[in-house]
Amino acid sequence: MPITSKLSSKLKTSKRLLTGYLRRHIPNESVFSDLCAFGERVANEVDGWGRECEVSPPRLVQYDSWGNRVDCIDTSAAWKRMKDLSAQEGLVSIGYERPFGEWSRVYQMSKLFLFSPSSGLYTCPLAMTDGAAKVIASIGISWPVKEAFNRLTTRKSDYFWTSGQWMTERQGGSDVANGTETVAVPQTDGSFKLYGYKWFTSATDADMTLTLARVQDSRGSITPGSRGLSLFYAEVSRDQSGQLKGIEVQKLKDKLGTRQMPTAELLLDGLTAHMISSEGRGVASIANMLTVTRIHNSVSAAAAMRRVVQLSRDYATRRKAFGKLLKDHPLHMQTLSRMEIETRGAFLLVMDICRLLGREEMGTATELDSHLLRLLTPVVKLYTGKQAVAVVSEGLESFGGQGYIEDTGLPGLFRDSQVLSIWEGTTNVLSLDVLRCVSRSSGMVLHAYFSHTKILLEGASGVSILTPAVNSMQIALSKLELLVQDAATKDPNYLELAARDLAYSLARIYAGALLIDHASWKGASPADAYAALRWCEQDLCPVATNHERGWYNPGSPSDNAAFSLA
Ligand code: UCC
Ligand code: FAD
Repeated sequence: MPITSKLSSKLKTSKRLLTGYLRRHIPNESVFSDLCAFGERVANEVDGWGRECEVSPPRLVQYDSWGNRVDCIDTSAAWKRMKDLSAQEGLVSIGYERPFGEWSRVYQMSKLFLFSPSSGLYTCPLAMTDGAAKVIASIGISWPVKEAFNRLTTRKSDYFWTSGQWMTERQGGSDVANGTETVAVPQTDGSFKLYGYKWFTSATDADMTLTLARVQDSRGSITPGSRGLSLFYAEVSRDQSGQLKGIEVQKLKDKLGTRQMPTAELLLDGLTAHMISSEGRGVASIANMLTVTRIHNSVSAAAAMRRVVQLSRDYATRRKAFGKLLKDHPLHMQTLSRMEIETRGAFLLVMDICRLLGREEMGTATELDSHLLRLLTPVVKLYTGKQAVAVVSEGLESFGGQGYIEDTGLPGLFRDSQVLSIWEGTTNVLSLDVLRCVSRSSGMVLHAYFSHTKILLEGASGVSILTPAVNSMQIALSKLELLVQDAATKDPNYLELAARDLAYSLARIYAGALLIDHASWKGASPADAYAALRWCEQDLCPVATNHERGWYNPGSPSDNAAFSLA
């Protein structure tokens, strides 16, 4: 039996920080009873399905027995059950039903947090489905996407649709503006036919997709770059003979992880589609999807960390080495507590962006909240994605050789965490997104960041145990404020080299403020205070440290290139 199947008691303890957070912010019994019931279901039933998805990966049947092209993607029964469960449990719809007003996203994502590591990666299609619904809600729920919206956000499993997000082409997935070759040919009825090659399409068993393409005029000309990209809605359907309409599935990708779900290369050969953005506003229009999918990514990252910490903790109480249990080896316990601290920081970062998203959707967000949401979405995605890989790897090692053995389920958790820093924007690409969002906002985004971080720290002023943490935070904040004031005078090379460290600094300082804020709450536990203190002992502002070291000085780009390519 995979180790990840013995979950019931572990889920109970894993809920401690989640429970504290929810008791503080949504003290509503129906939230608790739903989450507890769902947690039990995940532990006792769904986790087994997740394992089945891993051991019975999807397969592509391109031709039927009579040589007819069918391009069927066969998925496991467990994968199909995940779809039904997702609809019934409202894993997407809660975000649109909004039963708890601005806290509904926190509630929805708390369910996904429990579900994610057992979901057999079904959280991937759910992320894109939620993202597509968000795009439709933002452009207007009317024809041709009205029914799609209703299906994406339903609780009826036989009516529920999932969506794809086809942005990546052979020429590149980060640089979408230059990488997109797909063209959209206008039809007389106002629709378009798409022709192109989509290089990565995940959860390709989806019912519909949002995708980017360039409109081709009557002379066959297109507009290059970002300004030529528009956003299209297309349904994935079959004709009477069972053949996909306008799509050929070229192959399923042979991937390091995420093997539970199909990721295909698709040839679009006259796929009927509808333009749903203004012409040339494709990237800006799909940005809402990116916000939502990046938040889902962050939830999955925090959840993977939580799962592995719980399993490692449990193993430490059972496994003996050198005559005593692992839990009695101080160095092993130091390793586990470092994992726990990272996990807590990630959890609070994630919940805070869910809080901000909820406020934005209920119309209660201040201008400051909107700036924070825009800034923190890439920051939290890139930080938690990277930390998930480190924490899950450490967790796997905490099982010694058993961590490396397939039937424990741990290698799958490790493989699946590696994708979290690649898709939905790599670490560097998101660091540059942070830089762009800061530089385009004339200081407003950073003003929001500093103001809110200081508000979070204010609550700790009377809590003496937290004083060392607050002091470290104030030093880090001052350094960061000085550095960003100075940044306006720096050349673009300096800023580009500093981008990743800047994003990390924003993440660490903000997580520190959230941990301190949570530890100052009257219902907080001693562990909450300990986590805040320990978090703030690390270098909270690596961008200032590396600036002082001269790492971004004018010679650095050529030095780095000469060294790396030598
Ligand atoms: O990878 C994928 C995986 C699917 C599976 C999902 C699973 C999720 C979690 C599951 C958990 C288990 S789908 C593909 C994802 N692809 C990316 O993430 C692309 C990465 N590249 C970028 O993010 C780049 O920064 C681009 C593509 C956005 C850059 O495009 P441009 O056109 O060169 O950049 P611009 O000029 O900065 O942006 C154009 C417009 C601007 O608006 P205007 O024109 O009004 O000034 C930007 O402000 O788009 C706006 N914009 C944004 N707005 C760009 N990015 C954003 C943003 N993040 N938020 C708001
Ligand atoms: P590249 O852009 O070639 O990047 C290569 C390296 O260069 C990266 O380390 C990157 O950080 C770095 N880099 C790039 N530009 C810069 C820069 N300006 N400065 C510094 N460093 C830079 N895409 C979809 O559209 N839909 C999907 O459903 C989908 N599913 C996926 C599923 C899986 C399992 C995987 C692995 C990918 C999937 N993708 C999907 C594609 C994914 O979004 C892209 O792979 C990702 O965005 C990176 O793009 P790329 O592969 O072209 O890498």
